[in-house]
Amino acid sequence: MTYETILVETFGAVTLITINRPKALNALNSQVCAELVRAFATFEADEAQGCAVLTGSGDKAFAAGADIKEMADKRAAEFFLADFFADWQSRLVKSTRKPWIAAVNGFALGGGCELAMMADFIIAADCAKFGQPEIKLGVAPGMGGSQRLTRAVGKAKAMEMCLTGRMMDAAEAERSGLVTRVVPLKELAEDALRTANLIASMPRMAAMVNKEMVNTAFETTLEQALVSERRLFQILTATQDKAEGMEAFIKKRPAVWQGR
Ligand code: CO8
Repeated sequence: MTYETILVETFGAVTLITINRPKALNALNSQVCAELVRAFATFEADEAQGCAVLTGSGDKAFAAGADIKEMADKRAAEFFLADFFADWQSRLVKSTRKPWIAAVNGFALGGGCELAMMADFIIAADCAKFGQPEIKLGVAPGMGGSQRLTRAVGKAKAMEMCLTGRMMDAAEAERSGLVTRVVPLKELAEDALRTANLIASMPRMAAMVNKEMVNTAFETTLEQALVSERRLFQILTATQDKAEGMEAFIKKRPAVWQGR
């Protein structure tokens, strides 16, 4: 598979995807979007791969947003008829059932912040900056920013960020629950890959089910989510990995996972 705007590497069971337009601060043009959709589909379909990491090239930006130069001349009908960015919602979020992590190495603004928030969790470099500055362009978030940011950091901060376009630094992002932890920039890739490797070493079906369960918390009522959690738990009890995991614990030996 060849790509021009992203880099895709594998390290054992981990796929590392790097947005590679550093001169444009990794702005998300339509080619980046299409290539990311393909890369995630390939990751999802590859049985050897258990977890992915998405990051940006260079030390300045994860992604500074949708490509403003590309959007500037587009008319409303073009955005509407193409259902702009709908692909990401369905492919990166809904169809990627395996876990993936965003390793945010600098600016994550507008669509870049929204893309990071599509990940299962975010690890941030100490220089990371998050923001939804679309209002300063006369628009608003269009890929889930107003919804995911509000769920992550609460109404007060999300509202202020959307209305003023101010950026949140890494320390505030960690305090506010937007990111799982902050690490020095030079340790970011190693930390994210190590974490992804740990996730990839877990029983595959259980990892997918755990991801689905946590995501359900954001999508339905507590009552329905609890039923869904019980059913998914009950399904996992029928797997070979459940029998193996419990037997290995009792016999005090390492488990050998089958992924089913
Ligand atoms: N799009 C295109 N090019 C960009 C973008 C962008 N989002 N961000 C930066 N660049 C380019 C700059 O134009 C510049 O290019 P050049 O060298 O050719 O002039 C290069 O990257 C470097 O940028 P700067 O010189 O501006 O670097 P600074 O360090 O001075 O500033 C900032 C860094 C603060 C990140 C600044 O570049 C900036 O404010 N960028 C724009 C951030 C922004 O507004 N992002 C939101 C974009 S809109 C969006 O994402 C909407 C998503 C939802 C749409 C849904 C539609 C349905």
